[in-house]
Amino acid sequence: MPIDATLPYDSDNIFARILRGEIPARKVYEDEHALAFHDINPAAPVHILVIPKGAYVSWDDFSARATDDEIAGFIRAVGHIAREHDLVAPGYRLLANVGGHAGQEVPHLHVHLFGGRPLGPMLA
Ligand code: D5M
Repeated sequence: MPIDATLPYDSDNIFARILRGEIPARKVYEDEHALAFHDINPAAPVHILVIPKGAYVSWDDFSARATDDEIAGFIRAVGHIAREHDLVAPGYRLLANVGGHAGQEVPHLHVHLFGGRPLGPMLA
């Protein structure tokens, strides 16, 4: 079920639990601002989720409430991960679903990083 992105942050969500180390994830990167791990249900040869360490429901919540340091650190982490995986020359795609129409399922901001094959046209 897609989430309602206007609801307050639920600290029991699955990505909050991954951040707290309560459930495992195949981590690929971690720093002060961001954690990245492989998507459990990959839609491309490279399908990494990058999440901020702070408690933000969605891109909307993050862009409204996060500090400039958090935002800069998170965006830099996404770029760093793409470079580390040699995705710049072949190309890659970033996607962040927000709420119901986009089908966001997990109520902690996550940016999908897709790569490893031609990704085709955008769906919307
Ligand atoms: O995407 C939510 C994404 O989160 C979806 O691609 C599956 C992925 N997911 C869900 N649980 C896990 C765990 N435990 N590890 C790794 N990946 C996970 P959305 O944009 O919300 O539709």
